[in-house]
Amino acid sequence: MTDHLGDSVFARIARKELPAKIVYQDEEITAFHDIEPLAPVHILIVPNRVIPTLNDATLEDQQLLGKMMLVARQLACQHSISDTGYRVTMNVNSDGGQSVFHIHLHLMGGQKLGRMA
Ligand code: DGP
Repeated sequence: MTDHLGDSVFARIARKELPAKIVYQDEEITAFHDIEPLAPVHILIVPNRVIPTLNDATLEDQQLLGKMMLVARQLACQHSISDTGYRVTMNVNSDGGQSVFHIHLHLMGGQKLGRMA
């Protein structure tokens, strides 16, 4: 849920105003366990500031987006799924299945994942 001030449930988690199982945090990025996990490991990697969708990202966000990928890789290693494998995805808008309008990477693994729709 995102309001018109650019706030979101994930921004509130990053500010620790809402509870979540945070597994990584720095000045730019927060990662926490998904509340409705679809795999044994299901972690969301989010920027601390709201970018509603990938469509809203700019060249200035290039470093941040790349860092989100490297945080996903680090967390995969820490959760011992690097060798067995994992999936990193970002849903965009309605057809992409995005429900929280604050960009986030899904890191999923810990079991054989099915084909994507
Ligand atoms: P997406 O459909 O790609 O926008 O994914 C949103 C994910 O966010 C979904 O898997 C459920 C998760 N989620 C939604 N609200 C919360 C929350 O308050 N806490 C946590 N930990 N996860 C949430």
